[in-house]
Amino acid sequence: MARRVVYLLACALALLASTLTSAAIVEHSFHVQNLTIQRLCQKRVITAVNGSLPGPRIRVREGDTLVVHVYNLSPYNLTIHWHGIFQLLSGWADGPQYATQCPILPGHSYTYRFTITGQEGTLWWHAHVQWLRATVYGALIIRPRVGRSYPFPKPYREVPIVLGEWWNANVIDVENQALASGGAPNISNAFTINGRPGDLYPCSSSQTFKIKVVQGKTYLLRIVNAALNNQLFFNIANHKMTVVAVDASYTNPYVTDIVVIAPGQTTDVLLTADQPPASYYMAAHPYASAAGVLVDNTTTTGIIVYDGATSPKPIMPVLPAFNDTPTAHKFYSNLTGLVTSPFWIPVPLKVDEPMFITVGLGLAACGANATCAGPFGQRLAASMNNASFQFPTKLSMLQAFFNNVDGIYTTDFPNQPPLVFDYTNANNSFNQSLVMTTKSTKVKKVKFNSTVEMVMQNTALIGVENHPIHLHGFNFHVLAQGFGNFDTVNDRKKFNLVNPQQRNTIAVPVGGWTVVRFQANNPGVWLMHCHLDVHLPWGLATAFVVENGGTPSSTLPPPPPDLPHC
Ligand SMILES: *[C@@H]1O[C@H](CO)[C@@H](O)[C@H](O)[C@H]1NC(C)=O
Ligand SMILES: *[C@@H]1O[C@H](CO)[C@@H](O)[C@H](O)[C@H]1NC(C)=O
Ligand SMILES: *[C@@H]1O[C@H](CO)[C@@H](O)[C@H](O)[C@H]1NC(C)=O
Ligand SMILES: *[C@@H]1O[C@H](CO)[C@@H](O)[C@H](O)[C@H]1NC(C)=O
Ligand SMILES: *[C@@H]1O[C@H](CO)[C@@H](O)[C@H](O)[C@H]1NC(C)=O
Ligand SMILES: *[C@@H]1O[C@H](CO)[C@@H](O)[C@H](O)[C@H]1NC(C)=O
Ligand SMILES: *[C@@H]1O[C@H](CO)[C@@H](O)[C@H](O)[C@H]1NC(C)=O
Ligand SMILES: *[C@@H]1O[C@H](CO)[C@@H](O)[C@H](O)[C@H]1NC(C)=O
Ligand SMILES: *[C@@H]1O[C@H](CO)[C@@H](O)[C@H](O)[C@H]1NC(C)=O
Ligand SMILES: *[C@@H]1O[C@H](CO)[C@@H](O)[C@H](O)[C@H]1NC(C)=O
Ligand SMILES: *[C@@H]1O[C@H](CO)[C@@H](O)[C@H](O)[C@H]1NC(C)=O
Ligand SMILES: [Cu+2]
Repeated sequence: MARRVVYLLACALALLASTLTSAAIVEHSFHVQNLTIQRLCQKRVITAVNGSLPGPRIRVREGDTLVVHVYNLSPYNLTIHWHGIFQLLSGWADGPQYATQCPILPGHSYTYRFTITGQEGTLWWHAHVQWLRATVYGALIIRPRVGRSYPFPKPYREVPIVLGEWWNANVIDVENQALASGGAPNISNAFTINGRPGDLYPCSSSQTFKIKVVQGKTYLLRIVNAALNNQLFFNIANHKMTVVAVDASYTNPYVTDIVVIAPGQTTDVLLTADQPPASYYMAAHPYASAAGVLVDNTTTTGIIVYDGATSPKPIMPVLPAFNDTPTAHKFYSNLTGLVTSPFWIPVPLKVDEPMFITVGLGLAACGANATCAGPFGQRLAASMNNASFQFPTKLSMLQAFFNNVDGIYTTDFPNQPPLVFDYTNANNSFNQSLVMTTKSTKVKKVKFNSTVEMVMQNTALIGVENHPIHLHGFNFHVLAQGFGNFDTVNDRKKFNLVNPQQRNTIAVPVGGWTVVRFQANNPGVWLMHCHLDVHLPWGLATAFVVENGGTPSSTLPPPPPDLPHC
């Protein structure tokens, strides 16, 4: 009862605060249920929000409070994650299942309520249960509050470009089949732009995303990679793009003819219609960093049609080769943060928690009497610092944190890998004395407001691959990225402490490393994981438990009364 009063009081205060700053309360309902849909010549039943793929586009202004009532009318357990939102003192609304909440059971509902401050640009929302986000996702657009403008000329129109991935199958079945066998899951059948595969696929010419443009005008494309398991190259025939933001964080303008984007990331680009009136394809296909692995090598397209275009036949751009790591690396590493942005945060110079984290694949024991499809008859797995993350099931970690419940997680996630070896040497890929890993629920506990530095070091175990690592609840500064094993002496000299890009998801270079820093100024439990959905259930995750700071403004409030039970 007391908790409820405190909660209502907190709501009343939030309401008061928002009226004072003229921020709005934006309220929506999500009805999540079966949808029968036709794609690639087949009729399929998918889980979708409000009968559309992608789901509803949400628009707010910085400073607004977003309230979303989620009704789970689907046959599956469900949660929704608001990807990239800081969730300051509202960790109960973050959404990853068994991290900040138990799932919303079929027939039940939960209301997500949080205020969006200190960030502007493109984010997105998606299911955070199994592979459901394949069809349960949508854009979340944060525009400047009234009276403030973009740090670039106002575009004529804004166009969300949400890239997705499609299976001619039930995605939960695809995932469960792989987890049962211990092997790799089936690859997808198509990529999509705003839910549409585009006319290079069979039966899809009427399912092609099109935009009309006026010559001379500038458009803001808000690109989201909502695909499950693939980074994507994206380009537009005969046009250059100017990147102005990534992960809802402004960048210095960067002119490019190719964008590469990892699952979880967003990229805002300005596109000027400066070509002769005609039709031009936009296209996306994978950046597949791992050699010798089967990938969905198809191409999704949309069409940009100029006003007054005479020929209906669009011009096709040339996409980079699937394994074009130099092009991907150039794009990823050339971006810099806009220090004149009102939301710029200087790089914290004093590090309280230095961490070195190996990131990569491995094998877990197959289990007595079982037959497994992974190498050496074992089960494919993944780990950070050789800890392969297993989600709890009895209670969420955030509830365990708030109520001091033991036995849900342990706080012994190591600051260093247990073994120093030649991490990126592919000769070690199948070294049986290195590849085995074990399951645990180890998290890293840090004091409120401490500065965490992470050197993320990819390994070559089982395969060499670029892993997009997503941190919930924070943006980090990306200080440097490179190939090979991180060299503490020489690579530290390359840190950009002046204007590094700020992100929530970093694509750690294939056979390489990256260094990030963030200030743990938000109490709660914050998952950090690979955003390739094939690797998350294998264990490529951990979490930060950020302690309360001892004042009301640095203490996690109690959960909302309708938080789902396990
Ligand atoms: C979703 O659908 C419900 C039921 O039709 C409707 O009340 C709600 O406004 C819709 N939400 C959005 C965001 O479109
Ligand atoms: C939803 O679809 C699943 C199969 O994908 C089916 O088992 C279930 O009965 C359907 N539920 C409803 C309410 O139609
Ligand atoms: C995965 O692919 C195999 C081989 O094509 C097929 O037999 C199986 O049914 C697929 N699994 C699912 C869940 O669609
Ligand atoms: C895609 O992969 C298939 C199967 O490996 C192959 O036959 C085809 O040539 C590839 N297509 C492209 C465009 O690389
Ligand atoms: C951009 O990338 C290229 C190729 O990786 C590199 O040579 C160049 O120094 C980078 N420029 C900046 C400003 O980072
Ligand atoms: C494995 O098989 C043996 C012999 O059939 C049986 O005794 C044992 O209980 C099984 N173990 C497990 C974990 O299923
Ligand atoms: C396997 O890795 C260990 C640890 O780094 C190393 O000592 C050993 O030589 C490696 N074995 C092979 C066959 O490379
Ligand atoms: C990998 O092993 C081969 C064969 O033993 C050797 O020639 C090569 O130098 C090794 N590569 C590295 C990077 O250690
Ligand atoms: C990981 O831990 C397992 C034991 O669980 C051990 O066999 C293996 O050598 C370790 N590998 C690394 C790379 O630390
Ligand atoms: C967190 O630490 C920074 C210095 O690193 C300081 O400027 C800031 O005021 C602190 N914030 C809080 C809420 O204590
Ligand atoms: C759904 O969630 C409940 C509560 O956590 C759990 O007991 C159940 O096993 C889950 N169902 C599936 C299919 O994961
Ligand atoms: Cu990964």
